[in-house]
Amino acid sequence: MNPLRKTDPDVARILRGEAKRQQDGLEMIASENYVSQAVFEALGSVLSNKYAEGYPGKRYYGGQEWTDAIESLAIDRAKALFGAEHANVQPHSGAAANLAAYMAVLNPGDTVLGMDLSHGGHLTHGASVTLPAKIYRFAHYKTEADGSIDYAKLERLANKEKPKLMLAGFSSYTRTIDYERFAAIARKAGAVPMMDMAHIAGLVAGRALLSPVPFFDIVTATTHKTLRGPRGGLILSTEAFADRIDKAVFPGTQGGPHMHTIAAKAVAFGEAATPGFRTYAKRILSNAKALEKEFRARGVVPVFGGTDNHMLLIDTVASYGISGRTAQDLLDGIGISVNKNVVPDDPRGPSDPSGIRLGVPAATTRGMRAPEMRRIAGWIDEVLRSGGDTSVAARAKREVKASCREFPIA
Ligand code: DSN
Repeated sequence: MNPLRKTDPDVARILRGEAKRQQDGLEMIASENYVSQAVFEALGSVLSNKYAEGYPGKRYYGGQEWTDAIESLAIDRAKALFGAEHANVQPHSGAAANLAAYMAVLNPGDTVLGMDLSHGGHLTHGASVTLPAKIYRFAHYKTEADGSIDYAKLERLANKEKPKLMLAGFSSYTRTIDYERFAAIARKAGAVPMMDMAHIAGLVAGRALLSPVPFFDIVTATTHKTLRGPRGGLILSTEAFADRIDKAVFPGTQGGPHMHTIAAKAVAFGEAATPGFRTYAKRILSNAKALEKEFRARGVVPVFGGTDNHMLLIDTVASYGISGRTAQDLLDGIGISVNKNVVPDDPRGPSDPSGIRLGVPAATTRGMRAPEMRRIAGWIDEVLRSGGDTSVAARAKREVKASCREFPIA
């Protein structure tokens, strides 16, 4: 077989560039991570060649001996890892998983109650620009000034909006949700309780955070964030929803499953069931706390009052007098990748919001611990405080690169 560098040097050069960027830079985007060689191997495997519409034992094409075997293995591992009655491993992404879950429960025009985007929710939880928002009616709950959720208020809202589906989960909320209370409010209001645990799936798998699975009828996830697998989605559910979920994924919202990705998901579920992954998940939490502590020592109080998971939200307008986009650009300049992010009831637009989101899963995979978290908070704080001072940035950039060399991506 000819190597890529010979058959397509242009693509090979771009891939080398990205590999170097990842190796020499510090990844602080909360939703990103580095997968193992085993995951890469499964992704680049012969299963990429195979169509397999349907489910194990019920396919629409022939030649399914090994696709059935790999999908059944991935399903069994996902169920065991999360203690779920049913798992669908076919969603191409978290957005696809959520769309299928909505289709499984809702009729067009039905109401969903989810977390407000600027308070930590996700685009797929009903942002007006998305397809679900054109099919269903979304109402949103917000967090309080101290970062908590007022459950009495949530109950009143649920009684008023009469949702058919009540959605917990987030992409930038950093505190703990009371699953038991949330699900009880949903059931009392006549809604199906659903959790989107995309961000924390790895922390749940690694037993570092309480699992939402026993409390919710449907739990969606991505497999690539804290779970450290391939890009993809996952739906867990009770047996009562199994058939509706499967039909909503295929043929409802997707065609042929990506069998190479499903193989890589199986690998990642296997890795996440190991004692080493439990240690990793605990280290993510302690690293996020160490990052928070250093920001606090420097006078920066994170949005929502701190973190209980893997990420921190910093209001850069309030703390440094600069927008999230400016902060993201300044940090890009020193080799630290973050994403600009809205803060609760952000008066600025999403393209130049008031904050940045920081996450530690990727740095933790590199082996970084509390001392490195203190240094990272230091670089970020100094560069954002310096207002673009080039000597501060140049020193930080050198130190970031040296630290990345000390902790290479395996
Ligand atoms: N884009 C992901 C994130 O960064 O949180 C969610 O879809």
